[in-house]
Amino acid sequence: MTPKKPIQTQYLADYRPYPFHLNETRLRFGLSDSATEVTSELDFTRQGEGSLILDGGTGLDILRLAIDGQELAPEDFTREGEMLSIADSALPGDSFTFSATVRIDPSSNTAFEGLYLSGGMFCTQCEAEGFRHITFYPDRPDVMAPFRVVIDSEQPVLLSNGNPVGQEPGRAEWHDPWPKPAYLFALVAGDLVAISDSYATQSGRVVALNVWVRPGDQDRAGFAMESLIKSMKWDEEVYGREYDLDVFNIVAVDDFNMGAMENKGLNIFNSKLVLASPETATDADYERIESVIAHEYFHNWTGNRITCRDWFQLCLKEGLTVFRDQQFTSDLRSAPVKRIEDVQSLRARQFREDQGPLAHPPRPDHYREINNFYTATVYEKGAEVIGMLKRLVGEDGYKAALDLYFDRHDGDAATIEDWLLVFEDATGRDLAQFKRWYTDAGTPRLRMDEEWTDGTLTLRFSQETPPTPGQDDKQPRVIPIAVGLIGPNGDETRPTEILEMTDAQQSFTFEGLGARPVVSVLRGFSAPVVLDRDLDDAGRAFLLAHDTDPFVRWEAGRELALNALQSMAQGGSADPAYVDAIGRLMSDDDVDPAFRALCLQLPAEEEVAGRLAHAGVTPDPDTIHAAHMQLAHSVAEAHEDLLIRLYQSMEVTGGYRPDAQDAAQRALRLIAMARLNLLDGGERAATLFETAGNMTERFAALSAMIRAGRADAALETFRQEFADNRLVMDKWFMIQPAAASPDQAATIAAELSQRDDFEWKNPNRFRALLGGLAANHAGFHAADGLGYDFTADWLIRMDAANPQIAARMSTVFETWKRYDAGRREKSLAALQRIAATPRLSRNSEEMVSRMIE
Ligand code: 0A1
Ligand code: ZN
Repeated sequence: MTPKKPIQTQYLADYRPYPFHLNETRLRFGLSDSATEVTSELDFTRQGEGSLILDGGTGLDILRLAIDGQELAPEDFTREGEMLSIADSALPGDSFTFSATVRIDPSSNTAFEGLYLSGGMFCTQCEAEGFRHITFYPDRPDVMAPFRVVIDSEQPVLLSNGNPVGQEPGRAEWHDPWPKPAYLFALVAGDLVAISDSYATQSGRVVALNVWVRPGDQDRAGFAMESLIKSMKWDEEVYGREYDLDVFNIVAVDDFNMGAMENKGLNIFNSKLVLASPETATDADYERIESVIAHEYFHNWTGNRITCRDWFQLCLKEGLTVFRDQQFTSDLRSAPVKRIEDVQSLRARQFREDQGPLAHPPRPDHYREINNFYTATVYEKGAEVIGMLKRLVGEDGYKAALDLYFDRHDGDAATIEDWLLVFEDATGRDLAQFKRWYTDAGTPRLRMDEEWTDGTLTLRFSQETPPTPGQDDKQPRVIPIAVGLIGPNGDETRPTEILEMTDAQQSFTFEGLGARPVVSVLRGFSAPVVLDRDLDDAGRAFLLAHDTDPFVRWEAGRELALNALQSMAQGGSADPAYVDAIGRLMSDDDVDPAFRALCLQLPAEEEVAGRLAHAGVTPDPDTIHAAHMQLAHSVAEAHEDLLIRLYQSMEVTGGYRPDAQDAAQRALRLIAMARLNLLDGGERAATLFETAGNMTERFAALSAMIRAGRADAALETFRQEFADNRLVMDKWFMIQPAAASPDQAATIAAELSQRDDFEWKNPNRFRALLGGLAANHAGFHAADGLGYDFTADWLIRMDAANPQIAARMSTVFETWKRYDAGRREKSLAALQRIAATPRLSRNSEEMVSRMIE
């Protein structure tokens, strides 16, 4: 075997501006399934030293290259890998038009990057570096130009970015006046139907809105349209940002690598984030659709009007846009519930990433494959960092900084330095130390100790960030610590105050206190850190009962549960403190049902494993699973009557509405059912499965029936009913390995993977099955190694078709070093087998090598 060429690393420090300005991009597409012709005309003007180098994938078949209409001779250019260099001697002067005609084959594009076919429809995905698979281009975000696009095709609907300037059968022309980088280009051509509406912006511009779907799917597109209109209004009201074209199009496609894409004026969505009806989508699906529609729409300002200078700055657009979509959901739904959900997801995904071999800063300074950096750290931690900035500068400071950002950088390809400078200029603060949140990886550990003397409380904090790959020593960071004090009678004696910690160790005092309070710390999860404090179960139960801060209240309950699980997983017995405290909270009808539902959820088994590993104990997935079952059982037994009452009283009557109130009631009712499931052997679930009219309840019932071991007939009924609905069938593929008993999970996944309807090249289907297994912690990590082997087999197979999907899914292995020697040996063998695959993609090669190293 020939040794593999080492993959090239890109460094932030190597950034150089492009030597040419691109004045306009004109594209003409002659669409055909296997031989699409793309002609480009690029008007360049020299702005610095250097040759004309264009990116272009190996799949581009050159038909003609020309400058100012003169065809280039073979000696005028060289092609090496994904690069086309034009000889300086072929350039006529400082201003010229480069043009290329190339042939590409969308029908063989299974990587779904560039121009591809999904169910007979043409669509594109160009972020991060997909445009180079369409034509030769300076495919980098700091090269921006207005676009004119002509599409020739027999497909009935022909869409691109910007405003339509001409439509006739077989041809459409689009003009996008806003300069944009190539990654925001999009084209869609297919047999589509739209649901349409319009929106009058605050300055009176009327925008035509369309959500395009396949014929037959129109009745599931209404919620997406409502969400879009809410997003447009919210961005005007809260950020003063108005839409800037005559039309806004959203298209749903079935084959899509990610959730959705913010192409200028033509957002392309994974159909699971557009299509919803009560019978086919759950409350969680509806909430996610609303937030992703908002996310992509908000990118119009944070991402498109102001884009990133280079891909190292990805969190500039992603962190800010996630932060904005989180604010939007908080405003529309319940802010405390949203905050708790976001923290749960941050801990499950980003803390896990930060604590393993894939840890990287929100702004990395090197990468091998940029598509591997669309991570929880760039997105979710990127958003947390902005939340901290806002906490430090206050509402007014944040508003002033954002106004300045939009003013100063509209039309720019900006950097994290630019972003921090607007905060410094708008507020007068020095953010040099704060910048470490962007440049350093790892989750700081924050320890708090208390001292109480004569009415004075001293809080002593210390911070430390463990080493991460390539970053051994970490300097202290600025940590905003939100603190309030609760008196012994349960009343708040000091409202929330932000303590600004800047040193490795630092103390803060509170004077003039009558009696020793209980400290409510890290309110609202004011910084993404792991907090360590000595507080006994009584103290936690007290906070769960009395804190005015919903996050700390929830956290207190979660800590009680984690402590119980942790000691049970090490051979101890179930601690009654959690069971008692949760019972008191459940019976308090003044407390929001959504909040009660969150508190009744047990921390995931994966989280318990992480917690044990952190404490230096090797986690045993089987024992953790048993502890989890046992604690759930204890809750059910201790509170059976209460749970039955909740199951009955939380029933929502009348038609299904996907709003926060109804969803909250359903959530509490369904978690009560899940607990009772352990006592009634699946009786309630079976009844609900038969009677429920919405997917939220039916799917929860199906999942409970699988856990109760009585789902065979129900699974078959469900399959027959939804065989024609890909999105619902994804749920069917996902839930079987996810809810299976751990010793059967991998076998079930393997059986499902042999079915004809396991359309594995569809990213949603693949993720459903492999992700379903990975979500079963003890099942994926079964000691026999079957979970690892099954996953590795499919990652190898997928890598050859779609490297992005394989590489992303490989992160199911990222915690492998935590476990015992037997499991480590088996997971390492699986990883090595992937690494040894001939022609492994750069994507998977990077991921696997970082995990093995
Ligand atoms: N920018 C999109 C996410 C996205 C990223 C990469 C993609 O292909 C590799 C596709 C979509 C967002 O944040 O929604
Ligand atoms: Zn985004």
